[in-house]
Amino acid sequence: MTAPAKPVLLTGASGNLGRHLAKSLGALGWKLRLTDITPFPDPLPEGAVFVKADLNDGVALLRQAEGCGAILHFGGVSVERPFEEVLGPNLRGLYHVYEAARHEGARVVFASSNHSIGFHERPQGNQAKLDFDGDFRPDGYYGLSKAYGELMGRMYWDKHGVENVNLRIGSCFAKPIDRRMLSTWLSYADLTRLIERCVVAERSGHAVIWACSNNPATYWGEDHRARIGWAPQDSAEPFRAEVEHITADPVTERYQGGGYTAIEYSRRTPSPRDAFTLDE
Ligand code: 15L
Repeated sequence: MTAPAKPVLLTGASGNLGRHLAKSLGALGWKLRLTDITPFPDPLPEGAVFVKADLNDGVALLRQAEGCGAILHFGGVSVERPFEEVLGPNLRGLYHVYEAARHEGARVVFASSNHSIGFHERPQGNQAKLDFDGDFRPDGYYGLSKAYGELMGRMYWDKHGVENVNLRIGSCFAKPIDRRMLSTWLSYADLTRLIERCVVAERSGHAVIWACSNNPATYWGEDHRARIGWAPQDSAEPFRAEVEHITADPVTERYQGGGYTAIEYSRRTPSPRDAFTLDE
């Protein structure tokens, strides 16, 4: 793997994926600037520096991004939370990240999420997979903030030429833990290889990529992976026998976003007598 010439800023470094990336990219010899609102809990990788900062602080982000060629934006709220908790880190914070990238001419790699499209139903049998240009159907305030982030990337590319790769991360954990993750799982190793391509690829423009491993049961189809030269190598399928019996309530099982769709779900359960289907 190639190490980028310029330092790379990683927000959300103390979170689950941030810690994994700090370790795996640090081991590849990358010059990392790590930042988070909570202290970095691990030994610092060689050549890395950590600065504690709040994403609400635009000046701090401008300073941290100085001289960086890319910003890996993994910071912010990473699960469904009330609107007021999502607002600062995920909406204002994202603006600060993009302003810093614009100032430095840096590329943004944004940890978006499958929850930006979570209310799409899961394809059954031969039904078409969801392509990157399907409608946003966020499944909560968190997913909505990810859709906003992708659109911010669209705007900064069109208006300012700031390159950005938006990773619709499925479920990035050590291994799949339920049936849904046979479709959505992303291995840590595939994530690291994906980030490497996002940063070193010559051009990205505004790209959207389904960040999941090579799972035969995937819900997702076309995206921009060829543009950056990435192909996942792992698969959730070896875990099938272990997890395929692990399912939840009907709302969770109907939609791609799984359990997030069921949080405070108050729509009337559709019956055959309903005049409208859920797509209308
Ligand atoms: C996400 O976006 C979350 O950050 C993660 O904790 C998981 O819930 C994941 O989605 C998922 O959908 O499995």
